[in-house]
Amino acid sequence: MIRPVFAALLLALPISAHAQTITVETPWARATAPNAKAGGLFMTLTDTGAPDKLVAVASPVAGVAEVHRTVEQNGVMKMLPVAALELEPGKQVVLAPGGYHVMLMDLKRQLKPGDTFPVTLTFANSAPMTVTVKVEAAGAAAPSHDMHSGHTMPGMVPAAKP
Ligand SMILES: [Cu+2]
Repeated sequence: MIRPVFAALLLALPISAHAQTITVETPWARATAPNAKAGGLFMTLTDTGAPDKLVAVASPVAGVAEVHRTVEQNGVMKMLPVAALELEPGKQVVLAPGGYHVMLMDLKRQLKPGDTFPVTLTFANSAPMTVTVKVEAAGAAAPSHDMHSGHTMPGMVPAAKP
């Protein structure tokens, strides 16, 4: 027999179907030229729960946002759309120049260094999340606030910022 207090506890259990188990680190985008229609968006995704997939990306700054991967085919670098980016428990998926990235297309405005804008990530299982993206210089190869420039050892000269 289940006593009333236990029944109440069972009812109070959270619904776990759409728990947030993905973390997003250092979302950043490259600055774009004034009339550019496309830009690159980068971040690091970590899955702390069950296997999942990034299935859609959207931002008010772009008409279309797609996950791409950069591959070399016959000596030519090409970008191919990725319909669902696989996320494995405990593993990081790094979106970075030259590899996986989110392609922002049909840009609504120029992305200028220092700007921020929201981007919404939709997953197959985990709850959708909106993160704030920081715009870095056009030639940036990595976010300027990453671990390499964010921490300096005593006596080290900090790297010059662009
Ligand atoms: Cu691309």
